[in-house]
Amino acid sequence: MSSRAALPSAPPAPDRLVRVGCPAHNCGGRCLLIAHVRDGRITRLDTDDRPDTLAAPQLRACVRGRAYLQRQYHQDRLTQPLKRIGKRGAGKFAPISWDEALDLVASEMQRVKATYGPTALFVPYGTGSYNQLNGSHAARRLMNLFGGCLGIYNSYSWGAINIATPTVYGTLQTGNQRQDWLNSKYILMWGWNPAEMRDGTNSDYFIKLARERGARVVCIDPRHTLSAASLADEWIPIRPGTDTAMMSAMAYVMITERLVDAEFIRTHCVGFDGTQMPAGCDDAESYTDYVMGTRDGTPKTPEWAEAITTVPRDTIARIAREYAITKPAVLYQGYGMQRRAYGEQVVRAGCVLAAITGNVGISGGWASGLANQAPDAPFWTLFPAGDNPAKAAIPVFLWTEAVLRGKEMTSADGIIGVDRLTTDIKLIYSVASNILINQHANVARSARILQDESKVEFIVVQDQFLTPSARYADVILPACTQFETWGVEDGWKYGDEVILMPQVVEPLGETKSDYRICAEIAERLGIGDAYTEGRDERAWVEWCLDHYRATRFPELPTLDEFERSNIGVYAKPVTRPGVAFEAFRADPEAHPLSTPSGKIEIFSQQLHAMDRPDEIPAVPKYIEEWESPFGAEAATYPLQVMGHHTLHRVHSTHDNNDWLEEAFPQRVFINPIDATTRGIADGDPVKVFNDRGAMILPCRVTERILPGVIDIPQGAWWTPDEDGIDRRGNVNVLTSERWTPLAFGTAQHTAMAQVERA
Ligand SMILES: Nc1nc2c(c(=O)[nH]1)N[C@H]1C(S)=C(S)[C@@H](COP(=O)(O)OP(=O)(O)OC[C@H]3O[C@@H](n4cnc5c(=O)[nH]c(N)nc54)[C@H](O)[C@@H]3O)O[C@H]1N2
Ligand SMILES: Nc1nc2c(c(=O)[nH]1)N[C@H]1C(S)=C(S)[C@@H](COP(=O)(O)OP(=O)(O)OC[C@H]3O[C@@H](n4cnc5c(=O)[nH]c(N)nc54)[C@H](O)[C@@H]3O)O[C@H]1N2
Ligand code: SF4
Ligand SMILES: [Mo]
Repeated sequence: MSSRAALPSAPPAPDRLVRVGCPAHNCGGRCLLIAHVRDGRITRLDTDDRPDTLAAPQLRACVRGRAYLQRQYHQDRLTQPLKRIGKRGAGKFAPISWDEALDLVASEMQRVKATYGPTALFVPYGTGSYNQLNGSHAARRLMNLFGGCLGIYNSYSWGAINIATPTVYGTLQTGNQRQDWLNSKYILMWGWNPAEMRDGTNSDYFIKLARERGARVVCIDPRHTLSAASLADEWIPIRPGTDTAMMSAMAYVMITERLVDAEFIRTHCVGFDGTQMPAGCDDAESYTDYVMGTRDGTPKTPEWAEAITTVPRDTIARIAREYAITKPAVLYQGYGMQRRAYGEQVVRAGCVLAAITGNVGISGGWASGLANQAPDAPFWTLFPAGDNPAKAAIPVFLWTEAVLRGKEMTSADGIIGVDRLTTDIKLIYSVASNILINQHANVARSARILQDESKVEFIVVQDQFLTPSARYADVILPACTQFETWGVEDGWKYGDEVILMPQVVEPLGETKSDYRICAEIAERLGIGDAYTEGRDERAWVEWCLDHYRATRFPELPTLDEFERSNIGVYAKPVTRPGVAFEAFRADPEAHPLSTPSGKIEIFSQQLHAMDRPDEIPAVPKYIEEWESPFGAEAATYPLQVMGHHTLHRVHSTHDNNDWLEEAFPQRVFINPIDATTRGIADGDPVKVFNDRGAMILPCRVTERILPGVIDIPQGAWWTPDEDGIDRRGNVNVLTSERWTPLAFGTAQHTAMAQVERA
């Protein structure tokens, strides 16, 4: 320095530094932030500064965590309760007092329950908060204490994989701990994009380490993802929705070239071929029958699969050989390809490849399927929502059906707990959710359904922003952010961590925590004490920590110790990574699976008994999707629509974050071949449309996407103009409400559309 600036007379007081879990939402990660606090305001967010080891790596934040202040102090934050004054959905609201708002919500809950019964009340899926005691869990506890409501099961995330995985393995806990990937020699990232879509903090880091150790990494995805670019040795583009065809052809190569692990199949599996069919199914089609085409006359050769998938036959055969021979190997299935028509098949087919190559139950191997971590799957929710006295539950994706024709729904529509519903949904209390409009399929349809006040009579939305769903509310309750209340969270699917989320600053304006809002409604319903059990938010966090300590981590610090040390996170080091199915592998008779046969069910007797072979075959099969390039619809709508999980957002959360928009502007990605034939240049505004809706947004012309496929990153806020054309680019304008046959899961990624110059 050549000259010295004058020092200020007194140095400013240092910022208070607080280690705090990132608000995360349902982002797929769980990371640690360091909040710099000055004068009651967070001025800066850093990330994990603890020692970094393989056994307990740092939980380093992604761009969203680091850009969080743009959300925390956004000018559009809701600060007071609002009541609708225009038509429902018109987005016109007037401020009201908390007393007025909460009295209204409590009285509507009582009215609807008295008129229609408890199952007319509904809390939709909502993943905005995974802090244990915020978000929709808080509302579920309220409803359950109030006498119950219509329940939900399954998820938007993992609809098909949740149901299909246990048909093979009898469990969802099919994943080794990730440090074990370093023992792997070959890793297939199949429709899996951990560099962009967080799937456990550090999953991409462990893949990088495995590759440094010599593992070959191959990425199979219609898009040249950030994972393909930064983690893989090879990218194989594939036509969306056709992966089961490639997997079947890989099995064909393995069977004809005798590359399968015949001994493991004999001792640990059923249904591979005619010699091991379950009793009573001796004449049914085995997996080998299907692959060789002995019954249907179509051998599932690489040539056959090339025509379906666009992957060259030689590539399919080579990947089959590499995966079967280079052991131990990982075939990691992402979830995007099971959020599709017949999503169950691709899950089962991936599991079968892992099984017939003998990669199950060994270090460096991988069983595929949902892959919750062995030995300790996460808790997900710990704060006790209690039992639902109403018993009835719908598959989560079918809520619009329960609005339109709840009374007609039976087990054929996936209803559980009762034979049939006695009422349609009449009141919706939506907390930490943008499902009502933005995140459910076919936005225009949902909007039409919700606009009709004779159907759902009362809608409450509890959020931090006036989201597209909130615009359809009758009352909006403003929730504070995670930095403004107490919380705690554990790892996503992986990770032996418990992360503290202490309150860092005061709630903005009149906002309150979800817990506090629900407690105040409970008070009005005469169940206030039952709801709180005398605890505030901090006391419930202490309760959660005590529960974790009693059930999982005896060495977990107390809340006082956490606070005194400002350590922020407890991480149990993984020194000997757990391996799923280790005991079963060693002795399948002594440690049977909880499938009907006790073995890995390549052929599922349960599915066979459903007697719907065209949609729910007993062995995994490629089934042409109901909207595809092969159907008549392709003449009008020739492009397959994808909507990947982008770094910009956590679903719709952060869509209004300017920094992230600058880094990842919302665009439709299209291949130069498709752009040129339409006279479209990079950056042009284009119209994307099908029978369900239309949008206009800028395009990105790039070879990083397969011809015939477009990608509109999911989660943008639906912003219709006066003609109903979305101007922001919400992919659900184009998606269909049709569900998968077995799981009643979302098939939002199966959709066709057309693009033209705007
Ligand atoms: N950045 C970010 N990360 C997230 C989230 C987020 O919103 N943003 N959300 C989290 C949540 S809740 C979830 S459930 C998970 C979701 O995780 P996923 O469902 O796995 O994420 P997607 O991006 O939908 O899909 C993953 C990849 O699959 C590819 N793909 C789609 N269809 C096909 C297909 O038919 N075949 C093949 N081979 N590939 C296909 C996509 O191009 C994409 O690269 O992500 C979590 N992580
Ligand atoms: N086309 C298509 N659609 C999809 C998907 C896809 O891949 N493609 N993915 C699906 C998947 S996997 C999922 S998980 C769903 C996610 O769908 P949602 O669960 O609806 O998740 P978000 O869109 O993030 O909406 C969460 C809302 O919670 C609010 N919020 C955040 N924190 C808090 C809080 O502490 N309290 C309250 N009250 N509100 C809060 C946010 O502002 C936001 O509006 O979307 C599904 N929709
Ligand atoms: S991955 Fe999730 S928890 Fe981690 S910094 Fe990003 S948004 Fe936060
Ligand atoms: Mo999800």
